[in-house]
Amino acid sequence: DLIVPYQDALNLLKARLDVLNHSMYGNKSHPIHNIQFRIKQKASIEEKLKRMDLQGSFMNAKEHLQDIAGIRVICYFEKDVELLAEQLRKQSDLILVKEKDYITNPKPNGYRSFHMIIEVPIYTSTGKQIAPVEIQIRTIAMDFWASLEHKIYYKFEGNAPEYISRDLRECAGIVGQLDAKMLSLNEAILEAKEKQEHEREEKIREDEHH
Ligand code: 0O2
Repeated sequence: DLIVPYQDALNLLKARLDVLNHSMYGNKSHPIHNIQFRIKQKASIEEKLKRMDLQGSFMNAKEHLQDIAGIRVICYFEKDVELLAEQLRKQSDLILVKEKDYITNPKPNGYRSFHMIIEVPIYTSTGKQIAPVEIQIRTIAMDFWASLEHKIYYKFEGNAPEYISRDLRECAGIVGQLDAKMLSLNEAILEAKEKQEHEREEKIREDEHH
């Protein structure tokens, strides 16, 4: 029962993200590749509270953790991440508690992602409740890197050999370049497509004229 408000908050936010996904660029394209969501495991909650020198009780979790409910939104391009975060900020009934821009300021290990903590209003039969949700918004490429880093971190329990950490940081740089290149390629594709359409219409007009 204690998890129910977090689950409700996830469902409500998921619906809002679906609406943004089909409305942000009209029917031309969609910013979101996929959405994952999870409720933090009991063991993970206890471990995080322990790291904060707190006892693993539900009251402590409720009071001190803002990521019991988590959504990961994987976008195609870096620009989609920015626009999606902007759209969420505009929803006046959602309370933005915190933002962390690890895209502009990557972590020293190379991690890149945009994080938001948002409080979601939930209207139940007994009244209004508020539950926080951590939203991580990142590109497919950033997610690819983060998944591998997560695996390596756990494999070495945080003590990966220096050459592995160094190579991973280098990969983060390559992933950043790849994101930039894919974005400009997408812009070039859209421009070329528009030019082609324009030329086709011109030709139809000319043929009609003759
Ligand atoms: P899990 O298992 O994913 O839930 P804060 O209390 O806000 O100062 P916190 O909670 O670490 O610090 O917040 P932050 O920095 O926004 O990170 C939250 C989540 O982002 C983490 O959750 C990870 O999911 C992800 N993350 C942050 N840094 C890294 C990183 O260097 N590599 C990878 N792969 N993921 C990262 P949890 O609770 O740590 O883990």
